Amino acid sequence: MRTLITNGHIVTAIADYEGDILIDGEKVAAVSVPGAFASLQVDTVLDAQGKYIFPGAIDVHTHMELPLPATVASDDFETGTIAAACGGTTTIIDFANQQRGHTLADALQTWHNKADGKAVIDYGFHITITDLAAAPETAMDDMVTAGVTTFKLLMAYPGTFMVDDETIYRVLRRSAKIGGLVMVHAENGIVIDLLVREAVAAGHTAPGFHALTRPAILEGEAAQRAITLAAFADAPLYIVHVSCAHALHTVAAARVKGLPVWGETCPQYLYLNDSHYASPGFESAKFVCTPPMRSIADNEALWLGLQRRELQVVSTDHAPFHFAGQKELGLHDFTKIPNGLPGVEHRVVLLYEGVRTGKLALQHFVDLIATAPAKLFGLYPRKGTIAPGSDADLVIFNPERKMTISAATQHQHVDYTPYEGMQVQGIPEAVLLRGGVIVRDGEYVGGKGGGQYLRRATFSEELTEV
Ligand code: DUC
Ligand code: ZN
Repeated sequence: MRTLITNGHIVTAIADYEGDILIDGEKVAAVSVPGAFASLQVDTVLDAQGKYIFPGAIDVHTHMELPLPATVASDDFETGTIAAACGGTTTIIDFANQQRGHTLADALQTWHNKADGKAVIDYGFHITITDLAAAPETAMDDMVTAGVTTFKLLMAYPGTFMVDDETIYRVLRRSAKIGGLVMVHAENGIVIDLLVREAVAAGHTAPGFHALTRPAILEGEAAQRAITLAAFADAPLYIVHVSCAHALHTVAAARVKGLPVWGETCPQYLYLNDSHYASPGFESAKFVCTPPMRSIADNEALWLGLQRRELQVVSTDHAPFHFAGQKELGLHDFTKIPNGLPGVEHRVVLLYEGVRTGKLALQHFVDLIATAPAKLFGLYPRKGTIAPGSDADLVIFNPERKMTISAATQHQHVDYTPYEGMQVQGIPEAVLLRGGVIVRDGEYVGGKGGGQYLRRATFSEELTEV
């Protein structure tokens, strides 16, 4: 099966030019000047006149069907990956969480059971490590063999996910030995827990107290601690969902020193701010996620952090919970509001607003949504670029078409969006996954469960420098 995409404006992280793309089976066979393949016999021709062609976007931070003590995230691997596809994302990496007392292999199997045969785009897993007593760090070696080369640690949520400094250090040390990359959720969980208990004891139960009890400075402290431990362990480190200037500056300072530290932020930390917690009643529960929304000054600092390439990736931390019946679990106690926001569908259009408004160059935008994630997470050059031999994961993007983001029209399985009413210009019109069209005119047209599990390569610092 051969497909030809003609007349498009091809954009990668390092070049953009008018060109045609020849796809043979699941791979890009060749890329050349417009008209170069005109004499070839092909099965399908897609005309991309006036459109950009981006590599399929990669979201390295999702939580499909995330189980929390009282509920489960509302998107499963089918609905969530259909939404991702409609938004231009062709690969996700989701977190398989080790339950305390269980092995890493159990976690991986549990997440395979959720995703295999259901995901409609390609997917990999990170392992969240919570309990070295149940699975000593040597168990990480088997994960690398299974293609799971990244390990997440949470410095927040004592009693469930939080790990202590000994665990952080031991995981970093092992990861460095076996070619892994450790990802850290940086927040000082112990002090936050105290603030939360004090707030509840004082009768402060409204959703806004979620943010007030998780101040930005405690994210900065944890990020710095993780960076220090990683430097001591001689291990590369990736800080997830950087939300504030405090944490950003620790990442930037580490990089200036030449330390192998990378960071991501998410659209919510670029576009939303803590004024949302001032909404009357319970409405602000829609914005309860961790870390919480910060100040407008933090939004601006993060845009600058992207521009200066102090942060390398924009992911989503997609963890949707319906307002009705799920967020409402915390109606009388903010600590019971499930933490998380929907976002997997809108990352690409939201970040493209950064291009449209002059904050980001087009190639840099592609780097943030596709190329840098592929390089950091062991998928490059199979994913993350448009080149002969790469998977034909492509987004045909119409920069002229406008859209209003709304729960009424989204594909995410959740009853609200934090971006309700926001106007964007530039939308993924068609999406190809390994050569097959899975989105046409913004709607999912692919089959069921066509996503493939991706065994990812070990971490390569050299790649990140290219
Ligand atoms: N933050 C959230 O808001 N939800 C899921 C996990 C996380 O770190
Ligand atoms: Zn997360």
